[in-house]
Amino acid sequence: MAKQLFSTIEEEVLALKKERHALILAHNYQVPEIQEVADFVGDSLNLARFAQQSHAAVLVFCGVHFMAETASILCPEKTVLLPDLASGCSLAAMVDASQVRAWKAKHPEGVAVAYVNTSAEVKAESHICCTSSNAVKVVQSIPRDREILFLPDYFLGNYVKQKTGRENIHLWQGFCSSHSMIRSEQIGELKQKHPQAELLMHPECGCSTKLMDAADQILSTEGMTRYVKESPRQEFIIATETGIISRMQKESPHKKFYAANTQAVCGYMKQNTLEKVVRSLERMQYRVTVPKPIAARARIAIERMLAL
Ligand code: CIZ
Repeated sequence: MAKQLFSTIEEEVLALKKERHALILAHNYQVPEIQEVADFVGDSLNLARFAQQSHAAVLVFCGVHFMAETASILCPEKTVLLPDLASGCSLAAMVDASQVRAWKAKHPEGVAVAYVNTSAEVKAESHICCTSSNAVKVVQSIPRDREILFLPDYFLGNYVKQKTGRENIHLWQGFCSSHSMIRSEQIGELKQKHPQAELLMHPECGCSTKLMDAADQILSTEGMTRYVKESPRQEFIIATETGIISRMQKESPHKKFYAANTQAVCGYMKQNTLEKVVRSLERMQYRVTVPKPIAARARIAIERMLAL
């Protein structure tokens, strides 16, 4: 590709994107400059749907590895690129396929429900996937008398257990390192300082069990962005990874947002930069693919979720 001169890196990204017939997909937790050049910004569920419906030959996935894997499973004919292979997920790393097999062997009647924050191998061992926006619905779709093996996020699983009133849900003991930094004490202080603010909490938060009644809303990232746009309230305490606040601020410029913990930053999500997006498009790196037999089984679990 001939090297051209661009006055900004954003222009360079846009030109390369056009040349490669590529689309950029960005997760809600990405830095604002990546969200700005993206063709679509959303949560993992909507990103997966967008990837599946798009006609682009190349998808640059500005998120973490399991999200790019999901896109590759759903669109094997497309080239899925991750700008930095170090964008992993601490939660997804908390369970592997052999552990799921051993867990299923202990509960042979159990239905394995895998949060999307899992590797393709783990999805392949699972019956159905879920995201934080549809976990309750997914569990409700399973007959009440069936035992459920919910993995890997303990707090999301516990939230689902409370919401569905089901006792027969076994929970894996995983957690997200960013959400676990959000503590009830910090939230208490913020609520005192901003008494008019509504508290929106992500179900992955370690304190969600304790604060389930104190939170005004427990929502996924997509649920939160929709809620703040529609709510007549002007101030919000946001208990999730801080990257989402730039999208909220852009969509609702006159409202005020307070991060429950300004340190709740996912270092994996933040591996992606505009420079790496440029390199990714120039060199067509790093391709994310999933071996066919695993992809075929993982796809069943993902499609069961999408069908709901
Ligand atoms: O599903 C996702 O994208 C994640 C990681 C969180 C959420 O609530 O959207």
